[in-house]
Order: sequence, then structure tokens, then C-alpha cells
Amino acid sequence: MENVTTLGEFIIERQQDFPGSSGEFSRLLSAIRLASKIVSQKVNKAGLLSYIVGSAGSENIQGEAQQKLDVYANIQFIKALRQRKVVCGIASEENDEHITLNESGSYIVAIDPLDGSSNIDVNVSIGTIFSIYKRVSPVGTPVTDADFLQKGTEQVAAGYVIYGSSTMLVYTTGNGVNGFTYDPGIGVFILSHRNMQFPANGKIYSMNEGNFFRSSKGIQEYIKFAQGIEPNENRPYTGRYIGSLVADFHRNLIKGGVYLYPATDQSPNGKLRLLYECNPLAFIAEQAGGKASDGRQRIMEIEPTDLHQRAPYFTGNTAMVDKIESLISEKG
Ligand code: AHM
Ligand code: MG
Repeated sequence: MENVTTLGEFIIERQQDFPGSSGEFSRLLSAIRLASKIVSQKVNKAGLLSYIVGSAGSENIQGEAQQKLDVYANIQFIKALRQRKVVCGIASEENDEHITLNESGSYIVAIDPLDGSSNIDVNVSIGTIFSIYKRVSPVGTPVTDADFLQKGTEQVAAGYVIYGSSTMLVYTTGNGVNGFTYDPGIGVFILSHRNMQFPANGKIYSMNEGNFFRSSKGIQEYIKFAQGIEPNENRPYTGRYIGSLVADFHRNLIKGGVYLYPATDQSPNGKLRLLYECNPLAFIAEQAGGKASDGRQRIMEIEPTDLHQRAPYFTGNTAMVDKIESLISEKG
């Protein structure tokens, strides 16, 4: 193979992003890389496993209880991060409270270990989303909730792994966005998408339109706008909704588009979680020339008050998010 850069090489190259770095951050990313590979392998066998040994919740032939894949992913990420000793705590979608790891670590991680879990059983892409911060409490003391309740603007890195037709890891440290495709034959992630940027014009919109009548007037107007026939403006847009945030976001990043999960009359804060779903993808979106908003303000400027709080979420091409914001401010 010629001119191939592996994720491992890239991490070392980019250690310069962290002047005076002790290599702690590189070890953290290596832990995420390792857990991603383990989860990827398991995800690829998911259908097979349940076919042979029964579905989650049942017992396999050895009499062991089957673990659900999202629980399995949670365990793998926590284990890998614990081993590297550089992370003092993790907040995970799978755990009500934060988990304390190594007090001597200076980073915290917020993670959704396997997002889009309703798609696991039907062979549709799912993903991992992660966000990394420096702790605010002193090194050597127990991690506190305040370490996790930092604004998205404080993220030092964020990324996602998509388990799709191939597995990809995409991340940013605030110096552009790079994507790596996993080659299972040799067990390495290879730099395949350097400096990812949203295309200049987006024409895909992604929303669960079953929520149309539960959404505000501004959102309904946007959907009608997206469907309007205006060839000079590339409309109607194309509707694409997988129901896996990572997969919808990833496609829109590559092809140009916008993802919407608005507030509804039943869920006034939408569905998605600020710390480990909205903020990390917002950081990537901004680094890729896009935007992320709750309809009124920049996602990364929201002051978090709860580990699992939700926020309405709009992310993708800047002009598309701008249009949504202007319709919300006009019509609510
Ligand atoms: P989850 O964390 O329970 O998997 O829920 C998050 C998922 C996102 O991946 C996806 O975009 C959204 O929920 C889909 O929700 P809905 O089924 O309401 O459209
Ligand atoms: Mg989730």
C-alpha cells in the first residue's frame, strides 16, 4: 500500500495540536479506537448471533445471558478508557450517574456508546458519539458533575463512529475534521476523508415527519419550504431519514443537508441529548463549515444543567440551519 496514513500515525502527527502534551490525549484516542474495533466486530455479527444463540435477553447455548449490543458497547468503551488511566470520569447514555475512573486523569468523556438502537435488530447503520473535555476539578480529586456540565465550546475533541456498510471513525480536535475507514482485514483505520467540509449547497432534509403536526409552525413552514418546487434554489429538497443520528449526520456532511429534531408538543426539549449527542456533532459540524442550533441559539453555547438534558436540534449546512432559525423566530 502506498501513501496510507493510519489513525495511529495521524494521532501521533497531530499531537502537535496539544503543545507540551504528555501523550495523554493520544492514549485516550487510542482507547476509543480500540473499543470501536471491538464494537464494530460485534455489530457485524449481530444478526448472526441472535439467529444462532437467541435474541438479547435470552440465554445462549452456554447458559449465559445475552447482552444487548448497546450494553455491550458501553462496557467496551468504559473498559478501554479505564485501562489507559487518562480519563477521570465518563458520562454515558447508558448510565444514570457519571462513572468515576482514574482520579489522576485530566480528561472526561461524554458518550453515547451505541446510538440508534432501534436500528440494531433490522440491519441498519448505528453509531457511537463521543465528546472529550478537560476536567475543571483538580487532578487527583474525585470527578464531579461540574466536570461534565461544561458548555460545548469547551470541548477539546469530539467524534463519532459509524457502523455502516463499512465502519468509519470521524473526529475533530478543533483543527478540521478527518475521517478514517476501518479495514477489518488488517485491523486498522485508514485516513480516507481528509479535512471534511459540508458541500457549498445542501439539498437533503432529514426529519421524522411523523412529528409534523406535533411541531411548531416555524418547523412546519420549513418542511413546506423544503418540499416547495423552486428549481433555481434546488428545491424540492430530497427527504432522507434513517432514524440513526450518526448515519443521518454523516450522509448530510458528505452530501450536503440538514438534520432536524425539533421540540414537539409532547417533548418540549426535543429528543436528543445535549452532552453526548448534540454537542459532539455540533463541534464537528462547525469544524466542517456547518452549524448547529436549538433553533434560537448556538448549541455549543447552551449552559448544561443536567447530564442527560435534551435540546431541540438542527444541524447541517449553515444556510439551511439559518433558514430554520429565521422561520422559528418569525413563526415560533
Ligand atoms: P437513542 O439514543 O434512544 O438511540 O435515540 C436517538 C435516536 C437518534 O439516533 C435518531 O436520530 C432519533 O433517535 C430517532 O428518533 P425518532 O424515532 O423519534 O425519529
Ligand atoms: Mg442515543
